[in-house]
Amino acid sequence: MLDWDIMLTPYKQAVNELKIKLKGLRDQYQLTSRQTPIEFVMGRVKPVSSIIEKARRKNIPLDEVEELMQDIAGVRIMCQFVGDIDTVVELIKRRTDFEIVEERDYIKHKKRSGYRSYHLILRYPVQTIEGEKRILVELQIRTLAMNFWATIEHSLQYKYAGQIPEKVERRLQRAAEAAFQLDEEMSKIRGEVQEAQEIISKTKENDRQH
Ligand code: 0O2
Repeated sequence: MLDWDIMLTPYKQAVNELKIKLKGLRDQYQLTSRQTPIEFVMGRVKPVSSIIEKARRKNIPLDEVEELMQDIAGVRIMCQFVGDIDTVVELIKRRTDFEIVEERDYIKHKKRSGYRSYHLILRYPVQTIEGEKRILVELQIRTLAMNFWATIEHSLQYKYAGQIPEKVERRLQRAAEAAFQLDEEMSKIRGEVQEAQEIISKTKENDRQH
């Protein structure tokens, strides 16, 4: 019998550590008054019921989920602009505190559902009382628009237990294209948007000092 609490402890640790490290990057950008490519960071450990359901769906024996299910630990980075995603991927690739074992570009190659996101699978070392354990973590990097779409689509998948009616599915595919258009349009006025954000953050900083 698997003791899920014990098994998932290093996963929780990895998610917490990575959230702190990635939020740290964001803070460093802000302190040096440089535009941050990271808007916000989220993380979660997959609930046991979802691990069991996914293992059943993918025919993964429960005693092999640690090696065969790559997203038990998941961290997500949200960016304002599509171009920021490349910057974040570069930042991640330069790091030496974990290894990248797989890369999936669902932005260049969107999924049939319309899903877009950049996935990196990391092998992250966690220090445990039994020594070092190197666990898999899925890092998803996406824009706010991609995240909006994925969140809505995920709820519909849940509502329809993975069997979204064709009509809704088509609408979702169109919504995914609209979200992508939004990203493209925003990229074109990126300079304008960032100047505005700099003015706002300087005003806030001045207000704090007075
Ligand atoms: P959660 O925690 O509910 O988000 P599969 O899960 O079979 O599609 P695989 O091989 O596990 O695929 O790897 P993939 O597709 O690279 O990454 C899986 C995760 O990416 C999913 O986790 C989602 O978070 C996200 N994802 C992938 N495809 C879609 C999609 O079409 N729509 C949405 N909304 N998200 C997607 P889970 O397992 O769904 O878990």
